[in-house]
Amino acid sequence: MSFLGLLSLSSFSRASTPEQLAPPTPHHAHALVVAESGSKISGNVDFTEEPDGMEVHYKLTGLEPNTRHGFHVHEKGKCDDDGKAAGKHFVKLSGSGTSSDFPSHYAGDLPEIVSDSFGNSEGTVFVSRLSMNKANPIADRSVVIHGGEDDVSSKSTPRIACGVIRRAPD
Ligand SMILES: [Cu+2]
Repeated sequence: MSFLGLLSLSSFSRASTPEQLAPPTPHHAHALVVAESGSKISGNVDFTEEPDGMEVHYKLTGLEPNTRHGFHVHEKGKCDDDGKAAGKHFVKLSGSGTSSDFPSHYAGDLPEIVSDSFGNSEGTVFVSRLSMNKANPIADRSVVIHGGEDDVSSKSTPRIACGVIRRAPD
């Protein structure tokens, strides 16, 4: 599933229309990712709102080498209690829940994190159904990295890293 997501990412191109006058609200957010559940993960996730969705750039280190992990936006802006305080996945979509980005039932489902042989993972993905100021806003929620791969059963695997999403200056 996430492999297809990455493929579709490569064909994504930014809208060519020039930026409109900047609205008064920021278009950027940031999450400082910290280790949970005894992992050694650290890193950063940066969000940039585009006219038609959200660009998400992540740079993580300290993962187990060559592993795959579920990567989601969760409802609450808290990471206490090994990430359990982040609450549920954000947010269940109505209807079939699929999108052109990649099939999903939650707005905050991101493509899996895949670590390299050094335990690093860096990437940029585009998600049309998240925003800063419109539908499914992400500020004051959290990003969670799960211990397991992103299949249905991984929804309850341990949360091995977490970061609160805060608005950042444009
Ligand atoms: Cu999750």
